[in-house]
Order: sequence, then structure tokens, then C-alpha cells
Amino acid sequence: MSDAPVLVPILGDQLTRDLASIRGRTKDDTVILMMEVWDEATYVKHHKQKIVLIFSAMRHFAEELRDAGWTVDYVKLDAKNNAGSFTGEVARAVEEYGPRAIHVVEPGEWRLREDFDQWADKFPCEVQILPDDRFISTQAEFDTWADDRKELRMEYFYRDMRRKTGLLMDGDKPEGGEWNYDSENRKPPKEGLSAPERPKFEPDAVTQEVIKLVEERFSDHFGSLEKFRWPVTRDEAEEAADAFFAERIECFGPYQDAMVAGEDDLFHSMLSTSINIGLLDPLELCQRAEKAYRDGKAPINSVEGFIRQIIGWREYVRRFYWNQMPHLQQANMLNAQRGLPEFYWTGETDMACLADSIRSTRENAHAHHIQRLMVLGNFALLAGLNPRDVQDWYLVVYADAYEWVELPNVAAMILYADGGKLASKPYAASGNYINKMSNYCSGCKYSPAKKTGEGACPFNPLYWHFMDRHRDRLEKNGRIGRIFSTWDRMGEEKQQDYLQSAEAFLETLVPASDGWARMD
Ligand code: FAD
Ligand code: DLZ
Ligand code: SF4
Repeated sequence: MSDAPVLVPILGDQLTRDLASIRGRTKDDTVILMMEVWDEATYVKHHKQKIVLIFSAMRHFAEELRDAGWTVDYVKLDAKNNAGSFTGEVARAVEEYGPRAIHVVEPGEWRLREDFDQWADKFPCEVQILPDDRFISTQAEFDTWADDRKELRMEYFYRDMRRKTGLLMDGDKPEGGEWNYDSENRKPPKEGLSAPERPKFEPDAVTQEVIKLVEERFSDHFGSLEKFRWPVTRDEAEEAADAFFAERIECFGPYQDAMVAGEDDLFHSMLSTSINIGLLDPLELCQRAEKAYRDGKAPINSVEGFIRQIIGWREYVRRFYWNQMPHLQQANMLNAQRGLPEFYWTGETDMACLADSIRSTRENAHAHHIQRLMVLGNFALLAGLNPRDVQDWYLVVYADAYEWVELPNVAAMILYADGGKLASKPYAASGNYINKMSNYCSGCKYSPAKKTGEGACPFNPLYWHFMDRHRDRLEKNGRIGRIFSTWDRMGEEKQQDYLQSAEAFLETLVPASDGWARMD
């Protein structure tokens, strides 16, 4: 065997001790390369907390690997010789170590895969790009499953994942008799609903150094750093998971779709930032959830709901992304052309539900699922915001955002830009839905009960404006087509009232200035 080592680049969302590229490797012939690079920190102008999270978690992980005896070449962003990109840094390391091979786990994003695919031609050594086996499904499995289906519904894929993992199975039947308890995940919040506070992790010296770096180098990026309290190590992430299983999972299911002003976490696990960078193993979390059910500590609707989000939605969007790229990025089936309104960045809007969701986004780099879907996403859909702007926004603002998970949720789930491959109907709702599922409306300048004109909740006329302008496409949809008979029964005058109210509201939207999402 040659003395030359194997070079193992580990990316910022691959912070897992038994990653496929190091599993089974010997320490004395391996050089691990970790890189803080300008290209990754700025390909969109990520929320400041996301950059802090990743750099701090990377630095801690490098220390953990060194303590375990690995050789780690760690390149800090402000290192003088920083090459600025993964490919540049790998070129520098190839020059320095003369490796006999490069072993890297596939990146989560298409743009990087295109770069990594060039490495075999660029570098004078063998290059192995390994599957990321931290996911439960495989791409081949999904692609075969998807091959002759016109519509790709998560539910059927999810059932296969249940069978594959054995989670919540009773022989070959679903535990409790149903595959899906979604209908028991929709309890409106009762007066004064609040959840136990999740553990918050005070920034240690490593995180503080990164905060300083980010404040200096990324001062024009969106978001505040004041409330940075995310787990940055495996131990912290496990503490966060322990608290979820001890204190919040019981109510997770019933209140999964509830929203309460100022209650930013409610009963959500708040674990996505840790799962997505590899600090927590998704399958282990699901097994813990199942145990809580079997031990009688959490009801089936909570546990099945949690497991569905992970081995259902999370797995599904990962595979959907790779199955549908690169065209998913350009998809715009509803021909939505309106630019993103400035208030998505400033939070300055009289619509209380949007203002609170954006405030949480700015302060925490997080908003929970139903805020992302039924407030921010619903508005983007109804107002006809163009998918590229909306995609950029979601990729920038959330600490858990990576294109493989953000893009299917934005393009396919909220904007229906893929024409219904992923979702059976657009998630469109009027003010009634938000009023039922939250306490936002009582503190809003608008009224959900008022349908048109001055003081009417803008979601009401926007809803009908959306339906009317997409009638040709949506009327044929069995799940939504029936609402057009309600529209027709309203009569011309009422319809015009709705359409004019919506137009008047849309006129008031101020488009976002350039420079928020991408470098000028
Ligand atoms: P919980 O409510 O506790 O759910 C448990 C876990 O399930 C999450 O940690 C997450 O890993 C997984 N999960 C739940 N829903 C989804 C989903 N729709 N897709 C994939 N995984 C899911 N999640 C991201 O991780 N990154 C994103 O960039 C992202 N963008 C989104 C954009 C839109 C428009 C929407 C509607 C959803 C998006 N989600 C994204 C999914 C979801 O909103 C977040 O995963 C969730 O809010 C994270 O908070 P939590 O850990 O408390 O989740
Ligand atoms: C998101 C991100 C950022 C902001 N910075 C880095 C970085 O400097 N170095 C790194 O290894 N990874 C970073 N990441 C995560 C990568 O962009 C991530 O690996 C891809 O998005 C693939 O999912
Ligand atoms: Fe949102 Fe409309 Fe309720 Fe205001 S009235 S909080 S805009 S749903």
C-alpha cells in the first residue's frame, strides 16, 4: 500500500461520527479536511445565525475528531490562504498531501454535486463520491417507485418507510389500525396555550469567536444574533432531544398546526437544525418517539405525527429533490411573476400573522411548520409571488435550510409550481383558517370576518383572486374543484368586490429592494 493518505473532505452538514467516508477508515492514513469557505457562506446571504451555527458546530466537531485521534486540516474563513471554495481548498490539500484518493460523501445540493463530479478529471488521484447513508431510503428505491407514477404522493412512500424501518408496526399492519393520524394533529390553541421552554445553549468561547467573525464579515446579512441559542455539539443536541421527549412530545401531535403569537416553539421539537447538520440521527429520534408511545408516555397521534415528519416528509423531500432536479428550480406552472414584497425582510406589515412569523424568523432563524406553510407560504401562493424570489427567501432565512429540503417545500408544497407532482392541491386558505388555528387575528388591524373592502383580512379577497385566476387548471382538480360552485353562486357583483379588493391590496405591496438574498 502507498504511504499517501486518503483525503476525506467533510462538509458543514456532515458532522456525523460514523459518516460513510470515515466509517472503517484507519486514522493514520487519513487526512480529514474541513473548510469554512466564502462561496458557501455567500451563495445566498444566509441568516447570520445559520453561519454561526455551521461554523461553530464545524469547529467543535473538528476538535471532537482530533480528540479521538484523527488528523484534521481545518481551514478557518479568515485564514490567509483560504481558497474560498470547496474545489479550491481540495486543490490546495491535494497539492499539500498528495493523497492516493479522495473519499467524500455526496453533497446535499445539486450545484455542489456538479462541482464534485469534476474532481475526478481535475485531481491526479482516485475520487470516490459515496452515498449519504444517513437517510433511510435510497435514491434508487425512490426513483424506481416514482418511475411510472404521474403524481408522487408522500403517503404511499411513507407507508413503505414504515414497513422498511418497522416503526409503529403491528406485524404487517400499522400500529393502532391507521397509517396516519393527521386528522388528530389539528387542535386549535386554547386560551393561554404555552409550552415548556426548550433548553437554550449559551454561546461558549468557540461560538462567541464565530459570532464576532460573523458580525464583522456578514453584517449586511439578514437576521439578528442576539438570541443565538442553538445546539452546536452532539451533547447539546442530545440534551435538546431529551427535553423534547420528556416535556413536549405529548402535546406535539394535537397542537402540531396551532399558532400562538409570541410562542415561537410551542410543542415542536426544534431539532431540525441539529438533524440537518448530522448532530442527531433521524432514525434514532424516531425510535425514541416510538418508545415513548410503547411506554405509555405519549399518545399515538403525537408519535405517529413526529415519525411521519421524519421518515415521511423529510425522507420524501430529499428523494423528490434529486428525482426532480434540475428542472424543479425553474418550475413555475402557475406563471407567478410578482416580486417578493419588502415586508418579508423587514417584518413591517399590518398583517399580524405575517409580522409575528417574520419576527420569529429574524430573531430565531426559525419559524414552525405551520407558519412557514399556512402564513408565509399561503401568502406567497395567493399573491402570486415568483418562485425564484420565494426560494431564495426561504433558503436565506432559516437555520435549517438546505436546498434539498427547502426547494421541494417551497416550489412544490407551497407554490404548486411543479403543477401538482408533490401536493394533490394547492395549500390555499382564507383568513378563516388562520383565525381558527391561531390567536393572531385578535391582535390584527384586519378582521377575518370581513370579506372585502376596508379592514377585511387580505387573505379573504386574495383567496378568491387566486382561485379565479387559476380556474382553468384547478377546476379539474377533484380535491378543490367544488369550490367553484360556491364562487359561481356569489354572483357578479360580489365576485367583482372580491377581485377589486384583492387588486387594491396587491397594489399596495412594495417590492423588496435588491441585495437581501444575493450579493449585489
Ligand atoms: P418538528 O415540527 O418538530 O418536526 C420534526 C422534524 O420533522 C423536523 O425537525 C424535520 O426534520 C422534519 N420535518 C417536518 N416537516 C418537514 C418537511 N415538510 N420537510 C422536511 N422535513 C420535515 N425543514 C428543514 O429542515 N429545512 C428547510 O429548509 C425547510 N424549509 C421549509 C419551507 C417551507 C415552505 C415549509 C412549509 C417547510 C419547510 N421545512 C423545512 C419543514 C419544517 O417547517 C421544518 O422542518 C420544521 O419547522 C423544523 O422545526 P422542528 O424541528 O421543530 O420540526
Ligand atoms: C451552509 C454552509 C455554510 C454557510 N458554510 C459552509 C462552509 O463554510 N463550509 C462547509 O463545509 N459547509 C458550509 N455550509 C454547508 C454547505 O453549504 C452544505 O454542505 C451544502 O449546502 C450541502 O447540503
Ligand atoms: Fe392574518 Fe388576516 Fe388574521 Fe390579520 S386578520 S392575523 S391578516 S389572518
